[in-house]
Amino acid sequence: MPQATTSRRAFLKGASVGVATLASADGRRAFSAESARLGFANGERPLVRYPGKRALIEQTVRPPQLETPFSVYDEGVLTPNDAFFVRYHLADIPLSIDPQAFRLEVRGHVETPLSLSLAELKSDFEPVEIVAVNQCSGNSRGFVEPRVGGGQFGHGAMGNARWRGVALKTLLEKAGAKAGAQSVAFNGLDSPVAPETPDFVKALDIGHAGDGEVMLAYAMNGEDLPWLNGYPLRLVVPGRYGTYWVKHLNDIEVLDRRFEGFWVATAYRIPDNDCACLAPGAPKGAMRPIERLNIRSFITRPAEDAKVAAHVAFEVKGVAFDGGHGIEAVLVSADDGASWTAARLGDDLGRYSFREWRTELSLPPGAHHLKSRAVNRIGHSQPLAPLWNHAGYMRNVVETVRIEAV
Ligand SMILES: Nc1nc2c(c(=O)[nH]1)N[C@H]1C(S)=C(S)[C@@H](COP(=O)(O)O)O[C@H]1N2
Ligand SMILES: [Mo]
Repeated sequence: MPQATTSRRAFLKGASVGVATLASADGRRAFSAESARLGFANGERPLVRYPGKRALIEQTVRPPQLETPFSVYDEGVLTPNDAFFVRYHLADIPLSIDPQAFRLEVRGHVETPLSLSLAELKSDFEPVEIVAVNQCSGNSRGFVEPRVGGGQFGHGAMGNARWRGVALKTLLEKAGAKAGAQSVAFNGLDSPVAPETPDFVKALDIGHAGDGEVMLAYAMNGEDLPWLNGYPLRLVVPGRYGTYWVKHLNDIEVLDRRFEGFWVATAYRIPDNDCACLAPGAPKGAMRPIERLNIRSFITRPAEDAKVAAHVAFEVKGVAFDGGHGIEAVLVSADDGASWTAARLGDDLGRYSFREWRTELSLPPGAHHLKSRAVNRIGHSQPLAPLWNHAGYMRNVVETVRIEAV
């Protein structure tokens, strides 16, 4: 038996036992070390350890939802697998998966339905790779004012990884979508616990699904997908919010109609206007599905409340990203937005990746407000004042880091 199989089995055994143990509150509490504080009211959260993960910020237990501590984004431009955030809707998440028995079905409005094993997906298709940001629509929702319902995340419901797998286009070509195919629906192995809750199924237009970039990833940053990030297979939709990135993906259905399921037709909808925004409390009006990532940037260094030496140059560094046009520039202000200077951009890992940036500042004694503002290749930038919508989706205001020079 090949070594890889043995170790994968051993890992899976450990992971499934571990996830099952940790799903019980008592088992989980035993691992609780300390807590983290997110920068808004009621922002205190326990730090917890799940299998395959370092200590992460606990948002919910059933299902497990874990936020990445913000300092992780300063470690490097790729988010380590053990620090990558975790978000689920449905509490019945898979606790054991046999990689030998796992099958991906491609069915529906196709000439030849497919049923593929993991081994076939890895060996029978040319692997593709892309570096892309997975960000939850509600990332940073805890900062939204007036506050809105939903997971109260800080800025840690995002991550950037190198995804490796099979292009969805290749599978659709192999299955042969029939004339009249309109959309493609994606379902994973998780299920609702109450019969009233709709299963988590997402869909893309057939043209988007076959664009050659949408892929089925079996590896992340050179390793198998972490259990909680969708082992053994997940959809990667570069440039789109994480809600489309279906985890534990085992069923792809080509449809001869528009997909009308709950998680596209009812949930994850934004105001149908240019800013995807509403006046706080205003009625919703026309809505459309959420799609492309808004442009954002973050200062990862210095950290909030850091002290720096006055009149001594220090490094300011961070990341920026958008929905796939690519970052053109990042501007930095140390005077609350009165003046801006361009930062140096780091390596370009592709137009869907975090783009690192850095610059130096030297400041007089006192409190300072640092801000970063990204501009993409089609001139989109971040608003200086926050936009609001009913669900706290797509926040992308220029954020502020308060520091003190002493
Ligand atoms: N099967 C399944 N896939 C899913 C979800 C889910 O609830 N079930 N949540 C989606 C949402 S809303 C987000 S933001 C991303 C989060 O990906 P991650 O948990 O790997 O960070 O997974 C997406 N894929
Ligand atoms: Mo999400």
